[in-house]
Amino acid sequence: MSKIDYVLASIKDRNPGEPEFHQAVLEVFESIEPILSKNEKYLEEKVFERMAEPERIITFRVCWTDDKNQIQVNRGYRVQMNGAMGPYKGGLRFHPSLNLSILKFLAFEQTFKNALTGLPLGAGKGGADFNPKHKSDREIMRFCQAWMLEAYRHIGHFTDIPAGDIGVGEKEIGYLFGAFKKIKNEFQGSITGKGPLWGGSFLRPEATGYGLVHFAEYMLAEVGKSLEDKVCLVSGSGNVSQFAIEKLLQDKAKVVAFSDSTGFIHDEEGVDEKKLAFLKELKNEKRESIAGYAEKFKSAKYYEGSEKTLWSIPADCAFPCATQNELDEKDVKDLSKNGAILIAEGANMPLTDAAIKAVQNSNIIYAPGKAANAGGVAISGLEMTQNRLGRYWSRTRMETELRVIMQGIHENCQDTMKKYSLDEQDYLNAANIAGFERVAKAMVAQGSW
Ligand code: NDP
Ligand code: 2IT
Repeated sequence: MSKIDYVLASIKDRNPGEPEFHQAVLEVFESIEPILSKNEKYLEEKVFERMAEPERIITFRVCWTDDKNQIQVNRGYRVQMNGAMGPYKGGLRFHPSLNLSILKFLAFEQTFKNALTGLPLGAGKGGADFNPKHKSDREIMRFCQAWMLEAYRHIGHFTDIPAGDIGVGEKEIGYLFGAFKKIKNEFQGSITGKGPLWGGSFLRPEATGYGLVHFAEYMLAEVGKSLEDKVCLVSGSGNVSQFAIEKLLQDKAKVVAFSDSTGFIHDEEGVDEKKLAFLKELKNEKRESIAGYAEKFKSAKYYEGSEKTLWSIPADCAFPCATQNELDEKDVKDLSKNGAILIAEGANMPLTDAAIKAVQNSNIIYAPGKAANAGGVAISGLEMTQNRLGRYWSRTRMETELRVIMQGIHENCQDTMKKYSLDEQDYLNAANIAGFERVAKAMVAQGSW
């Protein structure tokens, strides 16, 4: 067994029963293997083993009382993955399926993503196996307060700064931030994604979706194309999807499908601004299934369940924005057969390993989430800066900042492709290598911790 295979095998051994974490580690490992084998220093310093071992994992009991006065017990988490680049930074996910494998994969990916933003951000991820669906606002508030009552000791603007992810939006961030402020008696930038009236940054809600579309614009420009008139599929219908759709419409693309955990919508006429406003209200205010969209708009058809996926709809561009492993090999083959030219990931790790291999055997240009969805955490990083300065920057300024950062990540990927003689448009290996190198250098410089 080569030294590198041994490293990978030992990481798998140390983390049994964690398939998502193995998948994320293997993907990065395959990309950086050529660098590791040429750079004895990284092997000697055990940089990769250290990156794959969280600096700290906090798990805790979260007890709260529901509206029927019953005590409920959930499990809370914070994985503090890597602090080489700055304080731990990354979102919180509230979803019943959440476990350590998912959190470790998310925190691991966050390490490279945050490095790619060029901002001083370490990496973390957290949340709970709490299901916010069908809960009253009061229940959500009590849950968030109970989560923070334990987690606050590990959180702070120079230590660890959570934000949103699946199931955690502005409402939950408000309750979490309010609890932190009350417990610590301190108004500090300890969480990002706050409302713009109370310490939040303009454009943070839009940042992941808008940044994703900016990244796609740069990818297409590289091959002499644009988003105008392109038929697009966007999975999910939450924060990232809604603002990806919004920016795609501004770019004159045609969005014909989106989804949620109940099924998907195919709207042959395409989503327009009015329909998007309806979708936002349906998902954000009413918190209902997307089925209501097809009841309202006759051009749309709702497909329930998961037998058929939206990826079988003929389209030019695909933007997975729901969750991990939502596209398998068949989905990518369907997209390719139908002539798709681009897949850009708004979600974290939405392609299975086999799906990525299928992309590599196709003509589709593909950007991994680490690069393409980094706009959200980038604007979070700038929310931290604004909080430290005690200032608000304008929306116009934030739009420029987001564009500049996404363009910078794109250029960094292109430069890395050239530097390491990768295939043209190989964003996967380029993003992994560029992110790895930045963190690896910082870790080596700071000694072995
Ligand atoms: P939201 O909770 O706002 O929306 C998630 C969407 O995905 C919903 O439409 C939800 O359906 C759907 N979904 C969730 N889980 C599943 C599942 N298991 N199967 C099918 N559909 C599912 O989350 P976000 O939009 O914030 O996050 C979406 C993705 O983007 C995640 O992978 C997240 O990690 C990633 N991401 C988010 C960032 C952010 O700033 N928020 C930044 C970078 C990446 P339903 O409404 O039925 O629950
Ligand atoms: O996956 C992600 O990058 C996020 N959920 C956003 C993290 C953040 O700190 O804004």
